[in-house]
Amino acid sequence: MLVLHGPNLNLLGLREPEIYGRDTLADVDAALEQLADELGIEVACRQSNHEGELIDWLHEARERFDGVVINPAGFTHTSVALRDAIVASEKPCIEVHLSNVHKREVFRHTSLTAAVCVGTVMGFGLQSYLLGLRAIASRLLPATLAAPATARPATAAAIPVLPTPPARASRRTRGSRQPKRPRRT
Ligand code: DHK
Repeated sequence: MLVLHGPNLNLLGLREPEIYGRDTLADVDAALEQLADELGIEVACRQSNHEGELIDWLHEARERFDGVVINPAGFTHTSVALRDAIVASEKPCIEVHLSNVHKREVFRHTSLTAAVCVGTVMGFGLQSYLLGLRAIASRLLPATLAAPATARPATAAAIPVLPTPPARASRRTRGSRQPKRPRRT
């Protein structure tokens, strides 16, 4: 899984801590790596202040990653090119934000990238990233379960597959019974 941090997130912990919290980028990446271990998946975390570099990494995801967790930061509200690159990755992407952007300035209420992502997690600080990673992993899990049992990672094999409930007769079927025969006397 690829995790991308957008511009200014290298200053996490120092920059506006009342909004973004005191966790540093290294703390976020360490927590993501620990969760990835627990889930039995691999994660690569990268940060850039440059739109083109984030776009190049999304292109790389086409060949090298199964899914993407992305905090596009300021580019969320401005970048058509980043949105196009998410589509071009042809991989499921989850958008995450540390802060709840809807509680902030109006210009942050618009996301150009959210509509091309599977979903968005925001407002939970470092936890937004962890929830995003869980979301992308669970989305890819059915494919893992489809693999032969011997090829499954232990964590995936441990998750029970619920049996399909038996189909219930519909109202229409129940109502279309044969009319009762008159009783013999
Ligand atoms: C981070 C930023 O840097 C802002 O530009 C976004 C986002 C919000 C966040 O909450 O993680 O508006």
